Amino acid sequence: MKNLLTLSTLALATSLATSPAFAHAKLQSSNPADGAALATAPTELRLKYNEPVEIAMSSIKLIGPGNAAVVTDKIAADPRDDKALVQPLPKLAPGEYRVQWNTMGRDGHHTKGEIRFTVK
Ligand SMILES: [Cu+2]
Repeated sequence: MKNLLTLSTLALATSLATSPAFAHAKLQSSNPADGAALATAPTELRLKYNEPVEIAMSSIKLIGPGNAAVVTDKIAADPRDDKALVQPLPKLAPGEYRVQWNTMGRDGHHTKGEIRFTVK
């Protein structure tokens, strides 16, 4: 009987861990959008997730033309939206940019991904 109870507790824990309520932070949209070709260089990048994010535990790496890393300021919170983070951008020269984000959701899990945009 004790073994059976342990087994069902384990099964419950497993199903809780994989239920949508415990999902990680997923990128829902960005500005600039992934794949955007911009006539004017953006002054900031905004990433919007499906759940609140921990700014202090999140990071963004920006890679510009010629695979050169672009030095950026620290990312910031959006005071009106705890599911978003904002990356102020320096003056960007024309070319292709890759944004590699690594974001921690409030559940403590990190997710990462990449978006690209072009400045014409
Ligand atoms: Cu998670």
